[in-house]
Amino acid sequence: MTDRAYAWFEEQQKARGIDVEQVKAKLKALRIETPSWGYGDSGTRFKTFQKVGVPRNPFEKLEDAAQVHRLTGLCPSVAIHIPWDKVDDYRALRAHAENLGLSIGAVNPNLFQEDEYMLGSVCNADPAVRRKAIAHLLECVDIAKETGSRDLSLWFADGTNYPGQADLRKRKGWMLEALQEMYKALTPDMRMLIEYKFFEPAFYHTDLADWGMAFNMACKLGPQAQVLVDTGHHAPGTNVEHIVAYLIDEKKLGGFHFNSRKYADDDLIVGAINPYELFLIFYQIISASADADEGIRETVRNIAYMIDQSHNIEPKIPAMIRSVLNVQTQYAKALLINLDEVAAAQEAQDVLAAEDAVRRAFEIDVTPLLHAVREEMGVPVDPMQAYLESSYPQKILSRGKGGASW
Ligand code: PSV
Ligand code: MN
Repeated sequence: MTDRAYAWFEEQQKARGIDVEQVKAKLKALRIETPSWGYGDSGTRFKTFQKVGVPRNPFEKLEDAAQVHRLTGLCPSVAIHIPWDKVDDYRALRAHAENLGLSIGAVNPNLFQEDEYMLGSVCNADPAVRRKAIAHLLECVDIAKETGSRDLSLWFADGTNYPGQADLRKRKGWMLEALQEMYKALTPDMRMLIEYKFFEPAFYHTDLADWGMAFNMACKLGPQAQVLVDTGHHAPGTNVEHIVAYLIDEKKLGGFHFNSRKYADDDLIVGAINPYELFLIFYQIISASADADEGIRETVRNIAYMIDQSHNIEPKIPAMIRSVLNVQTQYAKALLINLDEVAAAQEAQDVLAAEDAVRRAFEIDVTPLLHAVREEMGVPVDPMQAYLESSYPQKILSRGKGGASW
C-alpha cells in the first residue's frame, strides 16, 4: 500500500517538475537539535505538574533524547542549559552522549534564576552583578570547549518593569560590553547566537527586544555572532518569515528555536498552532539555499534548527517526537514548492499565480514521501507509534516522580 502510494506521489511530483530524489536527499540531511530542558518537568507561574518517569539528571535527559533520535533519525544533538545541566565532569557528559550516538549541542547560559539577577544580569546597574553574569558567560564558553559544542545560545531576561526604572542607554552599553568580552573568549569555530524577545519576564522594556537589536549587537561583535530566531518571541501577527529572509540576506541568521505560540511565548509543540508559518519559514530558507552568493548558501547550510519547548501537561518524549515530525513534515512540503514556477509568476507580477504556487505545496500530502524516506533511513515509518509500543515508556516509570525541573 505504501509502495503504491509512494509511486503515485512520485509520479505526481515529477509531473510538476520536482526532483524527488533531491527532495529525499535533503530530508535525510535535516538535523534538529532537541533541548535538554524539554525532557524535564516544567510549568507555568501557576503550577508545575510533576510527571512520573521524568529524567532525574542531565545524563538521563540525554537517554531520553537518544530515544527521539533512534526513532526519527533526525536529532543527533542535544542543547544544554547551565546551571540546569551543571555536572562535575563535562567530559563524562560528553562521553555519555557519544555512547548514546549523540553530541552535546548549543550551550545556553542561564542568567535568569538567581536572586541577584532580579534587576538584570549583564545589564544590571551593579557592576558586581554584571561581573558575575559575564563570568557565567565565560564559564559557558569553557563548557562548550569541553563538550565539543559549536554554539553558545544566548537569551537574556534583562529588562525593566516601569518607565524610569533604569537608564535604557546605559543598559544597552553594558549588554554590548558583556557580549564583547564573551566574543573574545570564543575559538574560531564557535558562534554566539543572540536571541531576542519582546517581553517577559520584564514587561516595560526588554534589553534585546527584537531582531533588529539582536542584529545590531551581532554586527558590532563580528562574523561569529549571529541572530537566533525563537518563533515564540514575536508579537501576534509578526511576519516571522520576513525576518528570516532579511537575516539570511544579511548572512546573520544563526539558528532557530522552534515552538508554537497562540498568544505569546507559549512554548507549545512546534507546528501545533500555525504549521503554515513554519512552512513559509522553510520556503524562505529553501529559496535562499539556491542563491548565487556562496555566503548566503553557507549561512543557510549553517542554520542550527533547534527546538525550545516546555511540555507542561503532555508526556515529554512523545511530545518531542511530535515536534520533530512536524518540523520534518513542513520542511518536506516546502521542498515541494516549484521555485521556478514562483519566480515566473513573480516575473509576470501575477499575484494569484505566485501565491498559488507556494500554497499548493503546503496542501500536498507528504505521508508517502516521509514513509519512503524513513524506510531508507532505517527508522520506523511511524516513529510516534513505535515509541508508544516500545518498552521505554514503561522502563522510565521506575524513575518515579520528582525528576529534574526544566
Ligand atoms: C526564553 O523564553 C527562552 O526562549 C530562551 O531560549 C531560554 O533559554 C529558554 O526559553 C528556556 O527558558
Ligand atoms: Mn528560546
